[in-house]
Amino acid sequence: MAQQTAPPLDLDEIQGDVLIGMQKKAELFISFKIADAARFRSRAREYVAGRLTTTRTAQERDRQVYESRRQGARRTGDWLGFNLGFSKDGLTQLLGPDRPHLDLAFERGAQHSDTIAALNDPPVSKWKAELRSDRIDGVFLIAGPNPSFVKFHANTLRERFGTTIKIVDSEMGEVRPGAQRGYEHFGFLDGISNPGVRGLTRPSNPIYRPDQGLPGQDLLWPGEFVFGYPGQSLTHPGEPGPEPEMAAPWMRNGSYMVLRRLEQKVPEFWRFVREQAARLGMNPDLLAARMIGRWKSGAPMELAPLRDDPRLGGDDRRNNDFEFGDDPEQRRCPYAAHIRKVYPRDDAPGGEPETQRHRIIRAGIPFGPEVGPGETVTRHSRGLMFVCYQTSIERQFEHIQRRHANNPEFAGGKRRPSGGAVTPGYDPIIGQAPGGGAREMDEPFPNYPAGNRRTTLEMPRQFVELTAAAYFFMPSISALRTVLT
Ligand code: N7H
Repeated sequence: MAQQTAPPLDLDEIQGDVLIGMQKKAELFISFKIADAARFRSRAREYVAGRLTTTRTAQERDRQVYESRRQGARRTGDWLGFNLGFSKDGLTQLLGPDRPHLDLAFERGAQHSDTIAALNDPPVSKWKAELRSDRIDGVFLIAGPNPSFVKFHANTLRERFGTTIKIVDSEMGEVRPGAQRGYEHFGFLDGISNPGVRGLTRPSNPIYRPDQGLPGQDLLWPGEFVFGYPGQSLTHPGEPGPEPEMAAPWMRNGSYMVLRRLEQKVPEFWRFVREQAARLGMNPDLLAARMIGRWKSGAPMELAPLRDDPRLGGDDRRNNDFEFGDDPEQRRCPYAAHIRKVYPRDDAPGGEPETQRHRIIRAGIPFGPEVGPGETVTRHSRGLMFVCYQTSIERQFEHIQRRHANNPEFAGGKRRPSGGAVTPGYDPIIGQAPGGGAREMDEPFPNYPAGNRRTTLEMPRQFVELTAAAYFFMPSISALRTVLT
């Protein structure tokens, strides 16, 4: 098939966190209510619209980081990253009750009882107290090289908005210190795999792999993540499909953001892993890796099924270059492993075109302190400020959480080597059973390269607990300058 060229992206219009992710060692999430809409609008026009970090800026900063690392520099620029999103209530504050209605899931919101029931989320009464607010209108994302830099800019912002807003909550995310930088709190390398975007991500091998950015990173049509561009075709993963519908023209170059504050029970997770590994007669690091689908170093189970390979984990030309279809009996990586559930690659029942319609771009950051010496039971709130972008919350984030992670039958149609049917079980990291009930996952013990030992991992409790969630729309720069303000 002839290569189809992607339409040029409006890099000066799309907020910087959406496609590339703003450079962030610290990031403050400030949730707020609009107290005086007219004055808020004029301040947003005056102080915000021209200062938002765009995709072009984020791209240029990435280039500078790459260049300075290549020249051996350890530090990069002290850049301020600044983005803004509005919830359904925020849009109503700005545009009035007759405003156009956006995506159904967005209009329902993350706090709605139907959303909570659909996703098996814990009830709002169990969320972080500040975020149980009756209304959150928007969120400022302020990113920078360290928390004090970010707080300084947050204070300036607060002064500028004065009484036009009421701050509901501020949560500081921060990358983990020292050698743990880039690793999430359970100790696994994160930020390895995100979809590439046609028209933005350059193929590293344009002749032989024109449809991939880095090896294994499939390029998707931008409409999956930003409004106003073709999305994925329903029948062919490489071809463009229709543009996602916009309820209003000002949605162009905008995106939906899902924000979830996910607490991680780190000492409890590792104690459970050690106990279960002893029961199964296997190494605890191997069991944890089979729950996630990658080793701590990032090395994928598909390419390193029995022991970690840190060189593979750190090599971005190899660490994402695999499929699951080559592992039809979960000998290398369990069907329920986190990364296999959330992105089954070529192994989803509907095939590749179907899989690629349920992708997200992740841009989260850890929060909370390191586990202290002697902290054998979690005493401090820590975890992941999970952030992802998409043009349909229902078809993308909610589908992954609901139809894959929370669905013990997914991926369906699997058979044992002996012929019996398989129930893969829940995603052991983020899967949630109704009412917070117990979960199971199939085949924690590897039958690699051969064998037929049947094992099950029973997980009476969650090690990742949702403590707040919200849905926002990240408008384009010009929507913020005009219609919304
Ligand atoms: Fe996950 N973890 O440490 O176990 N995740 N995740 N995630 N996640 C990934 O590939 C983790 C969460 C995705 O393309 C890695 O970049 C934790 C939610 C997707 O192959 C690790 C939490 C959702 C991918 C973790 C958490 C997802 C992915 C490997 C919560 C969406 C890419 C690093 C506290 C519903 C899969 C990497 C791919 C990767 C972990 C949350 C989705 C280590 C601890 C809520 C799509």
